[in-house]
Amino acid sequence: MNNRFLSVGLLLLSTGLWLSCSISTIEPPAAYGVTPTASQLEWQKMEYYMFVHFGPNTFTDVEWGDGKEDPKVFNPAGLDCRQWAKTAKDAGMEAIIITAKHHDGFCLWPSQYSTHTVRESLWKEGKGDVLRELSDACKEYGLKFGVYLSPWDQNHPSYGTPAYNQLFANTLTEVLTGYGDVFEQWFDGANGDVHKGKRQEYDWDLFHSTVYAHQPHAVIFSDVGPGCRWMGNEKGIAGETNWSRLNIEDFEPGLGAPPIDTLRNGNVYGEAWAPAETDVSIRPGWFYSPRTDDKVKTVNQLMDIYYTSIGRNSNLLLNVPPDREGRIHPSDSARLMEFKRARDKSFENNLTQEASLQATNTRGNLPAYAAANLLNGDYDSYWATDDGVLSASIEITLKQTETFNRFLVQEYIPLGQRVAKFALEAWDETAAQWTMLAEGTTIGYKRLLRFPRTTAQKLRLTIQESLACPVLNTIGLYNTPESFDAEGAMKEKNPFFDVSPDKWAVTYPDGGESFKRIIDADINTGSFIPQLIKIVIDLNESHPLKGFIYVPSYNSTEPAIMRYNFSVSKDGKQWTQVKKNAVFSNIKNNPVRQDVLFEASIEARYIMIDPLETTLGGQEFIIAEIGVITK
Ligand code: FUL
Repeated sequence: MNNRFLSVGLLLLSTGLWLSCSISTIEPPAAYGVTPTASQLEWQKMEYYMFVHFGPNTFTDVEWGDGKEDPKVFNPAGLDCRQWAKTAKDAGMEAIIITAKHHDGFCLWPSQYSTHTVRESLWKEGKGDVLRELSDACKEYGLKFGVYLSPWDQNHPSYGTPAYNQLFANTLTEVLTGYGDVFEQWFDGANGDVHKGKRQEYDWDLFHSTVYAHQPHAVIFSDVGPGCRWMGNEKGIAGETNWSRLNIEDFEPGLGAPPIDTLRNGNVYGEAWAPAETDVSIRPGWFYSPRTDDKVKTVNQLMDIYYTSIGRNSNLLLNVPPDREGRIHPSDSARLMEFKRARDKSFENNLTQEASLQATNTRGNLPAYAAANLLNGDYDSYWATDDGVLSASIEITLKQTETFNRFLVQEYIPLGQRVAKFALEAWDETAAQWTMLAEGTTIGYKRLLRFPRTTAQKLRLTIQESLACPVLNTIGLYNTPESFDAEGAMKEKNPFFDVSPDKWAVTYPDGGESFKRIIDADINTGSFIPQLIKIVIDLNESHPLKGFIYVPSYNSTEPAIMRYNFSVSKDGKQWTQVKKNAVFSNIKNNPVRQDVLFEASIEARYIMIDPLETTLGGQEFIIAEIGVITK
C-alpha cells in the first residue's frame, strides 16, 4: 500500500501540472457493490477446512437419527481429537467444524438444556465433552474451530413450540461461550419433520443476534448466509458462474431458501455479500459407516472437487467422519495426505514467475496499478484499468516456451466482484494466431481453469465484460499431472451385493425387460417409473434379509423415492411390513446409494418397495438398482 502512495506522490511531484486534472484517474478504484467484511475476507482466504460429522449416527449406521436412540450407543472408547487436528493440519486444512448437535438432538457437550447428551452416554462415564477436547486440540494445532448446530431437533420435547427458539438460543450460547473463538457458525437448513406435518417457525433474528453477541467475528453459514451461503448440492460442484453476492432479504434457510440455481450462481447484483461454501463428504454419507471404508473418494475425485469448489470462487468444507473408536479412519487420512501431495505437486511451479506482462490499459498508466502486480505475491497490490474501461487484455510473455494445462486468476475482492466474462488464449507460433484455451464468466476470489496441455511462450488473458473497471491481483500458470490415482482406481465401483441378482425377477408391475435394469447389478442403468407404484421382486430363493439397498440416479435434478413402505414375504402373498412411512435420509441433497437395515433379520424370498413420495414432489421416480443385505 505504502509503495503505491509513494509512487503516486513521486509522480505528482515530478508532473506538478498534472495534479488537478488527473487526481480522479489515479485514485484507487472505488469499491463496486457490496464487499466482504474483514471476517468474510479472512474466511475466504482460509479456502479449505474440515467438516466432522460425529454422534450416535456414527454407531447406528444411519444418516439421520430420529432422536429416539439410546444415548448409551455413543461410546467412542478411543476418542482422540488431537489425531483429528493433526490430520487436518497435515492435510493443509485451516479449521475444523463439528456437528455439535445434528438432527437427532444429541449434544456432543453436556448441555444443561437437554437430557440427550454425552452426559447420558457411556463414554467416559458421562464425564466427557467432545467440544472441549476438539477446541483444545484445534488451539494446540493452530486451527480455527467452528460449530454446526441443527435447528431441526427430533429429540427435544419443546421442538415445534414457541419455547424452542429460546431454548435453541440458550444451547447456542453454551457452545459459543464455552470453547474460545468460533470462526464459523453452521446452521443446517434440513427439516425432515415437514413430512410428518410438524413445523417449527425459527426465530432467525434471535439466533443471529445470539451468535454476534458472543462471537462478533463469526461467519454465519446457512442457505442464505448472512456470512456465507450453501452452494446448492452436496457433490462438491459450485456454479461455473459464481457471484459472491446474493439477494437474501425475504429468504430463509431451509424451506424458505432461494432456488438451487440461485444458490449455485449467486445474484449478479445481489444486495448482500454471501460467498459460497462447498460442503461435501469424503465418503458417500456424512457419518462414518464400516460399509463405506472402501468407498472413500479417490484423489482424482478430490482433485476434481478442488477445481469445482476452490477453483470456482468457493471455500471447500470437506467432511471426514471419525469412526466408532473416535478416530479418523486410516483410509480417510491416507487419502487426505495423497490429496495434499497432489495439490502441492500441481501448484509447486508457477510458470509465470519470470514472465513479462503487457496490458492494453493500466489505471492512470501508473506502476501502482500495473499488470506486474499480478506476479508479486502481495495480496493487496493489483492491476486495474481506468474507470470506464470494462474490457482489456494482458499479454503474458513467458521467459521461455513452456507446456502447461492450468491457469489461476484472482480478483481483488476487497473492492467487490466485477468480472462477468473472460477468456484465455495461447499464441500459436506455427499458425501465427491466437487459439482459445478456456473461457469463463465469473472469477471472484479464485478461479482455476483446466484445459488440454498446450505448449507456447505467449498467452493472452482478456477481460471481456466487467461491471466496473477490472481489478485483479494474482495469476498463475501450471503444468499438472492429469491423473493421480493408481490404475483402475478411477472407475466407479458397482454396489456390492451380498446376493447376485442374476436369477431375480421383477414380478410386479409386469414391465418386461425395462424393469430388469433395476436388478442388473449395474448402477449406470435403471428405470424411470412414471407413477407411484409398488415394485415387487422375486429373489428366486429365500434369504435371511438384514436390510435392503436402493440406488437412485446420482443426478440430484432427477426424482428419487424419498418416503416409502418396505415389506417382505416368503410366498409373495402374505407380507410383513418392515419399514412404514420411512424416509431415505438426506436423499434430496445427497442422492447416493441408501443402505437400510431392518430391526432384525428376517427370512424372505420376495421384497416389495412401496414409494409414497418423491424428492421432486411428483409421481415419477428413478431406480438405478435395488439390492438386499444379508451379511
Ligand atoms: C444436510 C444434513 O441433512 C446432512 O445430514 C448433513 O449434515 C449435511 C451437511 O447437511 O442438510
